[in-house]
Amino acid sequence: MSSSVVQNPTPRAGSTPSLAPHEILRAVEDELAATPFIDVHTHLFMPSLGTLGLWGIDELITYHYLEAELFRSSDLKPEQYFRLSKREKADAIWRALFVDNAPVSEAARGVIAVLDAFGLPTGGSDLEKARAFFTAQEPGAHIRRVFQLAKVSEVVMTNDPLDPDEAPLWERGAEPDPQFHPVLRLDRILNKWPEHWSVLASKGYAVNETATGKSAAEVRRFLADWNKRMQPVYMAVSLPDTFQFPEDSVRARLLAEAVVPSCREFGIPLSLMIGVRYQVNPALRLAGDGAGKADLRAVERLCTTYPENRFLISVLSRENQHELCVYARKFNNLMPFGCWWFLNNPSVVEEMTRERLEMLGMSFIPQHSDARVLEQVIYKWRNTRRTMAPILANTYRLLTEDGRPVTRADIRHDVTRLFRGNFERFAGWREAQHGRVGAA
Ligand code: FIX
Ligand code: ZN
Repeated sequence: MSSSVVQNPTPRAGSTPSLAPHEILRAVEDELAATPFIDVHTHLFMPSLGTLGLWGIDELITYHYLEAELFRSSDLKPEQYFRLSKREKADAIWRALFVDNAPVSEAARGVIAVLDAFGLPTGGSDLEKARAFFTAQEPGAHIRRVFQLAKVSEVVMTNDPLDPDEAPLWERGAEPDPQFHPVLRLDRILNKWPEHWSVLASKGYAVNETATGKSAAEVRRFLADWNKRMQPVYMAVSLPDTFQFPEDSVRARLLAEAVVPSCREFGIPLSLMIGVRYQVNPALRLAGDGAGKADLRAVERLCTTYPENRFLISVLSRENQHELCVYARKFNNLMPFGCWWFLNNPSVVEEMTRERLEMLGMSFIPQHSDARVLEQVIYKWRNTRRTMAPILANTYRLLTEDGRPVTRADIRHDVTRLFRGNFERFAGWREAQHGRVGAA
């Protein structure tokens, strides 16, 4: 299996006529709208994982992005808020951010866009109509409808083999779903070994607190068991802004001796999401994490030390983005993906995407939704299409001005590559088509 980004691009197919400059934006909008995207990172769960999957109005409104915003627009203290029921929490946030104030933040506008997508009232003082609507939905059909509205064909989950609620469901043989791809998420093993090594020991793996002796080999055995059980499309971990590699630490040792070799053996990428300042304000719980600039030389060393491994990289700090693009130009076993978390705002997405197009052409994955609640994919992908259209159109306008006209087929080719092909290829799913299928 090839480990790099693009080996031998096939020639562009089809002889569609060149577009006049004024036709480009519309063509880009149409191709973005017509192409079903692969959502390469979410916190959504397939139906067989039951109540782990969040959906509906109360989950949408109590999204941790909105919880963080609540405490800036209300006198409610976090400790008071977290004593409320889910419904009371949603009512408090709706009051503060949607009734007493205009819901203009990216996250608040998102809720409005979802309500609007289902023809539900977007104003009003209460959520009763929305609650009745979502309660009436049959989960399976609702998932399909939401994916259609978001124009995504499939999503990639985040699955934690040490999560006490999730792991037993996999161990009992959770029914797979073609629209939900599993990922082996390793934060507990790599970032919280002192708290979690005993769980592996209790499952029969000969590991110890210092991750010495047979521990690395036993972690490899654990990963092999889960690779067989879950068939993950990649392994993943989020990392602090202080992440270093190599380093004299349990994390660096398990990365080098267990995780990286296992990914190579199974032929799957390792996703590193770097730059979190965990729990800068623990009172906000899930909303309590921050962001920090990371030393990306750790990425440089991983790419050079393990050329046969593929690394899906997303960095949280705006200040790290240019550096990441430069590293991607140096290492074709590095695939930058998404505008993660605090970067997922149109103004920053625009800046990052333009820079990536200028430095990497079409060889990156522009976005992922990071959806934690099912219906979020509707507004997160609507925003992405809305932000991407003028950026791509401007790129093609410049290409045309420089003397190379573009065609509809070119645009379709590139949009398919950005939102499907690059991931399919980097994940080793199949040789991605670099021209229109059968157009030659
Ligand atoms: O580590 C991650 O996968 C992050 O995306 C999440 O932990 C974070 O809480 C989030 O929801 C970001 O959008
Ligand atoms: Zn995430």
